[in-house]
Amino acid sequence: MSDPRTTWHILGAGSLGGLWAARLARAGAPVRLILRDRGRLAAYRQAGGVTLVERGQARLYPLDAETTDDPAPIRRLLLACKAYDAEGAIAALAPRLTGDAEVVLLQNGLGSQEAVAARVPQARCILASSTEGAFREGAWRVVFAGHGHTWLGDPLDLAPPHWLAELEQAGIVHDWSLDILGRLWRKLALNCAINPLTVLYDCRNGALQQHPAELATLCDELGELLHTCGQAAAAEGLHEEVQRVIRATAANYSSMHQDVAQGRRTEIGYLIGHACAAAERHRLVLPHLAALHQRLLKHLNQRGLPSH
Ligand code: NAD
Ligand code: KPL
Repeated sequence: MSDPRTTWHILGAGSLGGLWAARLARAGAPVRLILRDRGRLAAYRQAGGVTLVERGQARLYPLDAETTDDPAPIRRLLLACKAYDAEGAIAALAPRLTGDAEVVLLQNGLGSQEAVAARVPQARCILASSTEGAFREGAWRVVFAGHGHTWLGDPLDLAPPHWLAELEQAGIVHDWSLDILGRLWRKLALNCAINPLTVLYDCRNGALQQHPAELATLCDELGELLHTCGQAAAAEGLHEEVQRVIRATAANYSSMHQDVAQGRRTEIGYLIGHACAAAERHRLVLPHLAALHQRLLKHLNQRGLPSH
């Protein structure tokens, strides 16, 4: 008899967590959601599962769920919370991870991955960078808003895990990356050039075309930072890609703009906050990036939003 398939434990039944959970489950993979506490579990059971809306069609997925303090061991964990919740979430789950556990980290930006890995030295941490788009339309209801691509990789072990075939079966479009840190740095640089300015000018991405000099200066400084951090490849053609992304997403509001507009905490500490901290560690003076960070901090502070 063949081994039973390893369960995908998924922490964070939000946008990306719900999207991954529904697709894996409908492809036949065993999935269990991990919810914060008994209150959330009761509310989830009341709803009857996660609803995924795709191309206007809603379908309910009655997935199994448990709380963080469930005693069952975890061999494969998808951490699908925000970057600022990741370290706390893994700390609570660490005692449940098996010696051969694998943890997939879906967080945007940089900084949280290192903090998570330090909490679970026994586990293999696989980093992800995704351009898929999903948002929550209500409790336990997720809308798949934009098809995209997910890169996965492990800077400490370049061998791909065998379960990538399960992602394929689930229709999760992905590639194994031999330079996942480069990909995460590149995305971070794009987010640093675009997202804070959209918040400060209170505009859609496309309106940044009216600020070409500011964008060019920021891209120069971000390129310098990437070189200094040993990420020369991620610096290549950065300005051109920023311009291309702004054109391609001209009608959209950036994710940070959406967070601020809805009074939600941003991931600033893992994006421009991380970039400025890295520059400081290297004693690299990047005046425009630092000033942008300060302006953004002031803006968030005035709205009562956290600075990290
Ligand atoms: P989200 O806020 O929709 O979902 C996060 C979920 O995690 C929430 O349901 C929250 O309650 C849960 N959570 C947090 N801490 C928990 C804990 N300790 N125990 C149990 N549950 C916990 O967030 P999201 O949009 O899915 O984003 C997740 C990450 O993916 C972020 O870093 C984001 O930047 C990145 N990302 C998101 C998208 C997207 O389109 N949504 C795209 C690319 C990258
Ligand atoms: O990734 C993005 C976001 O909104 O977070 C874009 C705008 C595409 C680049 O910063």
